[in-house]
Amino acid sequence: MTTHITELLNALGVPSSAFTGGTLNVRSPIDGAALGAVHEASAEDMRVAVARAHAAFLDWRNVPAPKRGELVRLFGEELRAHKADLARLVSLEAGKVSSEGEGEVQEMIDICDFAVGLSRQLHGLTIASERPGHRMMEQYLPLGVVGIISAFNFPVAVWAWNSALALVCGDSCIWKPSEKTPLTALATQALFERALARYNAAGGTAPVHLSQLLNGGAAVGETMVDHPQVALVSATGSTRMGRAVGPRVAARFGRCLLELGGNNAIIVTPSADLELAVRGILFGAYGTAGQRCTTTRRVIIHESIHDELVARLDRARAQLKIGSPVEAGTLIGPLIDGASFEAMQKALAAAREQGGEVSGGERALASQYPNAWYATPALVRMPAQTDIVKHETFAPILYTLKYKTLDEAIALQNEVPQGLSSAIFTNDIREAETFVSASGSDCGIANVNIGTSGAEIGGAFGGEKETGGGRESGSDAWKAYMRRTTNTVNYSRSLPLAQGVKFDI
Ligand code: UN1
Repeated sequence: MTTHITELLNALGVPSSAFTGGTLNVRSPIDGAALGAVHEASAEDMRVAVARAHAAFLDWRNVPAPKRGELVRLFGEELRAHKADLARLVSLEAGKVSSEGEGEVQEMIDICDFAVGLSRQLHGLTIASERPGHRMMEQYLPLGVVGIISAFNFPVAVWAWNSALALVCGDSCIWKPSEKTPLTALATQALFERALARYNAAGGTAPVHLSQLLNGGAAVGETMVDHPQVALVSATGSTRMGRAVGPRVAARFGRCLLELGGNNAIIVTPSADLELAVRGILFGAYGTAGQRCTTTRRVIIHESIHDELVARLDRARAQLKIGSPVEAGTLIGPLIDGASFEAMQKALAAAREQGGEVSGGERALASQYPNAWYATPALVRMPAQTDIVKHETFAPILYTLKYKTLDEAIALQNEVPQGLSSAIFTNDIREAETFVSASGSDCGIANVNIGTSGAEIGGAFGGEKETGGGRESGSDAWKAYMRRTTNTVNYSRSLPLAQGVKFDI
């Protein structure tokens, strides 16, 4: 695999010196093979990077937004040209099946397109003033340095959601990727630098340190999180990580955008199209080997169809093809590492103790891949929503629950501490509308007749409660990357005070 990875990274513009001789060892979850040893930055490197990023911001903020968009457009071109190679690298380093690796890069391309359009519509409001000869308006202005912490499961797309928007908004970026996926980060950075060189060769004035990558561990991340010149920290990962990052950024009155754990449920009602529901649930629960923050972890089924649907899911589950993610036909690739497999086993043991009946969940392909961690997808029939069901385990485990009334189903759906994604399968308009209403799902994402994962970039992405409250990607998520100013302009010859206050001198 080593020669192959070298060729692949070189083709993406990463010199061999960047992934050899370093201290951060990278292993492929496919077979445990060594992929490289990446150089790690120090806390001091991060301080230098923030200073450079801040200087870059001071220049970049004055470049007109549509011209900033041109840089993102060129980056999108690089991604299109190197889609297959980058997708392959995502599969090798993160273990995603090929079509999902390609989907990940497509998501980057999509957000670039979105950001390019957005660069011509970073709009504010005009507001009626109570005073004659006055005008009020709001402007959105560049914010500063944006620090991006990304997770292994979407090693490049989630960075792109943040950086494409931040760049058109006039910000500079620093990226601290997951320690499990530094190679995809290096490749993405190389493609970005290529776009930046083309942009400047064509007369653009993008600062060289506009978007920097620093691989490294906790000390590097913490330095970024605590640095007063990092205006926004956008962090994707576990709730545990968010609990550490959020208060530190808040303590210095920085801005935080958190996209943390999910515990996403699908409700299936008696009128549902079961064919659709089965497909939606299987992809949601077991796609990406259960390692999406939007993964379907619970299915809440009406008692009248419960046994039939669970039996169908169980049969289909057992037939999903597990294997190397780069082999054609594979639907379920490996878990990211041994610790992840162990966490899965612990959750299944807890589920059994709490009355669950477990199918699947065993280690798979151990003789073929002794140094990798494949698992058969697990389905757990739970008698009630016990503690383990309320906990996010980043693995292919689906808990099934039974309900009698829709109110009860919605209460179960909302009972967990996380609030990212949710869905209902129904053909009853009353049920569908109730689910997306004020008294329905409490999540940031609430879908009808599609699963919980696989969102498009056009919508705002994120969730409530322990998911952290942030919104990334589409809609008006860009506003998080800008500072809002309210301007009152007096074009009259007098100076009336608001609220009729008098101050005659
Ligand atoms: C994540 O798992 O962190 O909606 C992001 C989805 C993807 C993004 C998931 N578009 O499943």
